[in-house]
Parts: sequence; structure tokens; C-alpha cells
Amino acid sequence: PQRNKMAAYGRYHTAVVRGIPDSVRYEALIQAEQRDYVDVEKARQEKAVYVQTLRDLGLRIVELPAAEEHPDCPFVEDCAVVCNGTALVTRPGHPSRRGEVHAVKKVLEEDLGLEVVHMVEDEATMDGGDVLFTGKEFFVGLSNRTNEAGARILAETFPDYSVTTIPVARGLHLKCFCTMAAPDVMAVGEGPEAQKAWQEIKARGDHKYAILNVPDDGAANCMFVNGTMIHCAADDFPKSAKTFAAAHLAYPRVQVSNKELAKVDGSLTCCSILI
Ligand code: CIR
Repeated sequence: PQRNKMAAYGRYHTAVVRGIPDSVRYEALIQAEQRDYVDVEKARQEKAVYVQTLRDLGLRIVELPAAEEHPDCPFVEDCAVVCNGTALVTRPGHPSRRGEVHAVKKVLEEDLGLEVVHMVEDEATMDGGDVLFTGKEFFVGLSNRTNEAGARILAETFPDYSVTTIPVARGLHLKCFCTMAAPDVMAVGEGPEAQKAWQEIKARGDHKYAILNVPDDGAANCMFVNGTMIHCAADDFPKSAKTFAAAHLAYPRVQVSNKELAKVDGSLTCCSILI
């Protein structure tokens, strides 16, 4: 069975996404001290391209409507971790985001028929952006949003895989600077926090991965969907786009722009739950 799981890495049939509310402009959470205001119309256009890209890669798209009362609702990745037919609905680390999970839970359970585990324990917190699944094991960033209790519940929910926690002292989530670019290949930003995380992954993980060093931390958030890499456009990260091209990985690549939601720390992975 382990063999089959590995062979299935990066294969998906459905993506859950969510509309962008107007409130994202003034109310979405930000790490930066000064807000760079999202152009909501542009964000919706970029999002439409992202969704079409996923559709072109064979995914059925299930789109939840935007919720004005939840400015960060487009970032559905944080609300659930889905693996082998089971969905762990999280308890997001920031209190303002906790209400987002109900609509996500409903669609995963009722429309998509997944087995749902809901993280309800009071002390536990988790944002899906901290959960890196390699196809062979989980790495969980311990950040301002995700704690040990959350990581423990993840481990209990997916007992077939080992779970290794990685300290994330700066930045929002583990996957802000480190994701799977392809099977067994990790894209890692060249910033100090990213490189520190990579050292931990290398030292403490159960499996070996090749590293693809990416000049911009933000560009290290990429996706691998049904045999194709999706990464940020040259217009977003010129140096990193060159790095992806020069890496000559044995997979086709598609570039997607994510300039607007990046202003509120949204990345490529965070805008979908892949099933
Ligand atoms: C937040 O701070 O929660 C949102 N503004 C951004 C969440 C991004 N999520 C992700 O990268 N997984």
C-alpha cells in the first residue's frame, strides 16, 4: 500500500477554492507593518487564471462563495489538510480566521464525501500553510499559527505517515518559503529562515529530497499538480523564474501571477485545497 501512495503523489481530481471578498482590501491579516492595498478586481483576475490553470490540469473546481465577514477566506489551504480521502479541518491560529472553516468543512464532508476530522481541542491550532506533505511524510511548521498540539492531532489523523515539526521563527508559515516543486524535489528560498528549515528537514526527516534553491522565498511556494509544476510568473519574481527554467526538471511548467494576494501574504498553494 505504501508503494501505491507514493506513486499517487501530486495526483488530484478536485480543487476547492473560495471567492475573494471586497473586505480583503482593508481587513485581511498582514505581516508587514504597512498595508499595501490589494486591488480586488486584479486579484480576482489573477485568481481566475489560477483556477483555469488547475482546470486545464484536469481538476474539477468546487468554488465556495466569498464571505465578506471573513477577509482571509480565499486562503482555503489553511482550513483543511486532505490526504488519502481524509480531511483534517483545522483550528486556524489567528482567531479572526476560525469562522472560515465551517463552510469548508461542509463542502468536504457533504459534497465531496471525505471522512472529516475536526480539530476542536482548545489548545490546538493549525494553519494548513504550515503543513508540507511530501507524499512520504509530513513536515509541520511550528509558527505563530500552528502549535505542537495541532501537530499531534495531525499525526493522529494520518497515522500512516511520520510527522516532523520544524520551527518557523519568522514569517507566516513553513510553506511561505518551502514546498514540493516536483516528486522528491523541494523548492527552498535562499533566505536564512528557509535555509534553516531545510537543514532541519534534511537532518530530521525520514526521506531524502533534492533541493531546488530559489532566490526569492516567496517564489519557493509552488505547486506540483498532475505532472505539471506551477510557479510564480517572471513578472512577480524575475530571478526565481529564471531559476525554475534553468533547473531543467523533467516536468512541464506553468507560470501564474499572484501579485495582488501576495500583498496580504497569500501564496499559490494557499488558494486551493487539492484532493
Ligand atoms: C493570513 O495572514 O492568514 C492571510 N492574510 C494569509 C494566509 C496565507 N495562507 C497560506 O499561505 N497558506
